[in-house]
Amino acid sequence: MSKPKILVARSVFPETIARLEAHFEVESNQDDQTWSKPQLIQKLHGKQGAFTTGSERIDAEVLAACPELKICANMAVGYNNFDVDEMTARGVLATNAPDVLTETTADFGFALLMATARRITESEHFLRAGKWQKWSYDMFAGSDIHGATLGIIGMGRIGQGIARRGAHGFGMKVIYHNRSRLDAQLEAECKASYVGKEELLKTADHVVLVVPYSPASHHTIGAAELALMKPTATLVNIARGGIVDDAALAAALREKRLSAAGLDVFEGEPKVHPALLEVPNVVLTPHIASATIPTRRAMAELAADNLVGFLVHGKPVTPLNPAVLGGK
Ligand code: 8YV
Repeated sequence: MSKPKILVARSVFPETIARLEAHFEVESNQDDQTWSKPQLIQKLHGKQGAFTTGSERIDAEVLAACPELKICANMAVGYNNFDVDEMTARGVLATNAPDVLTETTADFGFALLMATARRITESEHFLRAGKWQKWSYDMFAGSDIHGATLGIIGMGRIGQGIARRGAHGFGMKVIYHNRSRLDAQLEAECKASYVGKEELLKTADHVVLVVPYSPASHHTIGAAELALMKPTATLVNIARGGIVDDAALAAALREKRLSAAGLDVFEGEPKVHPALLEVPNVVLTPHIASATIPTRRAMAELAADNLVGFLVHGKPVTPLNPAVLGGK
């Protein structure tokens, strides 16, 4: 019997490719080309499976052009690149890679918060530029993390990881806002209190965004929300570009209506809004919150588990639309 055909849309670990090749006829993108949509469609045509990494848009147009597709497995916990409703309607399984990146991503969220609040990259640029001539009492004075109020918007697994780090590691007062309230036990474990979004924005010293992207969460933080925040506050986005209105944020930073920001994700990435590149009080990183080798390996393994699980054994590990199982 011939092996199912799959496409691996980005370069991944050679071991992952070798594992997939044991089960599938694999076309991979090991030289990491960035494909246009027509190129993606052309590559995906005739394939039963796709190993995606979170940036390949799988929508009605792609699905209509690739009727043999049965599964798209994201090597990412976020899946806003998938039109899941359309996939479900066409009997195409969607899977993501939750849990395996939670702690690594929460570590990074905290690292970005600390770098932002304590002006680490800005001061390093100053030093490297040879501008450090003397000590002065307010040179790169930042804001405290210990004992401050940490506001978390989006209290899923990663949000909870950040809450635990803040409350238990740094004695922060943690408040959160989420679509639904955590149960009492989880709230106690995270030492976190539920508040409305407006109260969170008005009272937090540091706001961290960990909310999934959807049309409903587009510009969760825009000009109006930034205006509610304390001018001394910091904002960290490790969620998705589009959750923050980057132009409004750059204006608030430039005009010192907000002290500082740390951004790992951007609207339209890998492009970055030029106004953000011009302001010094922002720490910018290229979407690397999950980037440690053990975690990226675990994410790739889970995406491969889903492809093998579903296409070979009929049992995916982390389906997003289980309604299609037994369908196509
Ligand atoms: C991925 C992420 O590296 O898991 C996610 O949702 O944002 C990252 O861990 C990214 O999606 C790759 O495109």
